[in-house]
Amino acid sequence: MARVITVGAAQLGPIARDESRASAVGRMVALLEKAARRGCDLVVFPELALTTFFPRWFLDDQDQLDQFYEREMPSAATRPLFDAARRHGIGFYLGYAELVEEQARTRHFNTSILVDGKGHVAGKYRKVHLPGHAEHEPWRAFQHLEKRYFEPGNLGFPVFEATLGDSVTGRFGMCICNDRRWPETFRVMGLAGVEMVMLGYNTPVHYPPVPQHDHLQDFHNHLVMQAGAYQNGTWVVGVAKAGREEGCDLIGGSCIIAPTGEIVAQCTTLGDELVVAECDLDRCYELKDNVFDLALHREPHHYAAITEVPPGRRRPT
Ligand code: CDT
Repeated sequence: MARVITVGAAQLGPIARDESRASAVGRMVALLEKAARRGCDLVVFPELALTTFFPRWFLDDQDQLDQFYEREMPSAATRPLFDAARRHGIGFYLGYAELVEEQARTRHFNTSILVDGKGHVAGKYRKVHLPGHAEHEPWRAFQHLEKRYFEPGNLGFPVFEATLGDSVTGRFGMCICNDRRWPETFRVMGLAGVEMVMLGYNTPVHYPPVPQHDHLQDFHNHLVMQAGAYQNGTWVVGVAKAGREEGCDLIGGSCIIAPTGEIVAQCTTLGDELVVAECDLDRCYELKDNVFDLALHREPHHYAAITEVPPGRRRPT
């Protein structure tokens, strides 16, 4: 019997700097209620979905900065989302900034969780590939200070077995925004047999160091997610925070991608929007058992350079 889950990609429009968590959560609950009416078993929300994308500002007051992070999950502010999801038996992916006391120090991560239909946290991921820069660079139209405000994730790319919907058990993985540009992200989860990768993103249209690529942002977004899906025989659900947020344009294009690499549902606005697709997890094996049978066709002894440090080379001088 096919293993079908109905999945919603729940794109958010901009979140203003002074918008409360209660308001952002309210918008997500509204999308989740809509998803319930459309029969969803799982809903995917964006990266850093509870606040504005604060790494665009240089903030040197730690207390002010720490206002953007969550110290507990769920909290009083986020519990309405957990309650609504449990009421409808819907699982969800949520991205947020995490502040945690770990190894006797305060640590900051760009985090996502998978919550199952019973409201339990079934998995956690912390963003590995942090883009941008660590110091204030006033020449930029806006900052991208993820390297200052977060440390790289320390959980790897785990794949979680979870049961959703009508008792469909699948293998779910997570990544966050810039991670999708790296083939290793998908491959590590592919090697663990992932059947659906969920990811949220905040991607500005303008890339200050290479502005001649600005018109390619939507293309690159889909290019990397479709490649990751096809090359690993997995569903991919990529969800944006979109639109003009505090004067910064963020791409939309949230979508659900089949293991063939085809986009099967896609948002068409830059605001709060839900698109839905029925995803048969067994379709992964059209790829995993054939052209991308990793056990049969990979030649890993030729890939050692991938994990050597330092990787990569700059332009020859
Ligand atoms: N949030 C995030 O990772 N955004 C980056 C922006 C480009 S790099 C500065 C991305 O890869 O979409």
